[in-house]
Amino acid sequence: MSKTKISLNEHDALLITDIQIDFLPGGALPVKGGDQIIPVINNYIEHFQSADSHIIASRDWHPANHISFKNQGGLWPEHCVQGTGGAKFSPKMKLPDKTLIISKATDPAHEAYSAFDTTNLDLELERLGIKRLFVAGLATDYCVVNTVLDARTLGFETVVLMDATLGIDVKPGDVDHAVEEMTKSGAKQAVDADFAESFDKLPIEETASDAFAEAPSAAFEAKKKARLRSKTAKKRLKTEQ
Ligand code: VGL
Ligand code: ZN
Repeated sequence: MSKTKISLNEHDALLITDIQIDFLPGGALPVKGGDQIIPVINNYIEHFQSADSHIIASRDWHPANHISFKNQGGLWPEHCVQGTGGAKFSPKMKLPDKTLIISKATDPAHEAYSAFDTTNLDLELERLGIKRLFVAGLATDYCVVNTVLDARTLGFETVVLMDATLGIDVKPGDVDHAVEEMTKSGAKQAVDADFAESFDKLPIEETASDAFAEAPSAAFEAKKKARLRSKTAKKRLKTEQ
């Protein structure tokens, strides 16, 4: 049975959770293979932008004395301390200038995994008229699951982008359990093939380590232009008919 493909509009948002240096290989609290979802996320960003959907990025943004840290009685090594290099978004991720950034876990005495926990994300979503949230990022078994469960409690239609999330699995099975919980809450799952407009895959060199360069490659820009051209052409065709 073929499923109906997903079409995006201005009431949709891509919520990218915690693609920060400290959660990537080489960082203070790395998710294994975490950098491999960045090119996939970049594809989603392109796709959501061309559909006039919104882009939101959350970041773990701890004060240095946060309760999350082992030296403060918490579970984790120090990570994502406000203003440090490790708290920066990965430079490989191509966030548009107008991305809405949500900082979380900023209260030293309160652990917060969800991007809704003591942030203004719910108000922002209401202000922007967003009805449906597509969630990507790290980590499936902490930030992603807690964000998705809160989104469902608040009544948002919620879709987990399975090809653009990865978890920590402190205990094997944690990620599977998180996926089950999200499904039970009514969250849907999708991958890029479930979207109506086909995604252009990024050229191979975009995923290589030289993609640390700030500027998008010429090939990437050329593809974007071609896509815009075909979009305009389609629109023109529509109005002519
Ligand atoms: C997270 C562990 C510690 C997360 C944050 O956002 O997934 N995980 N702090
Ligand atoms: Zn944290």
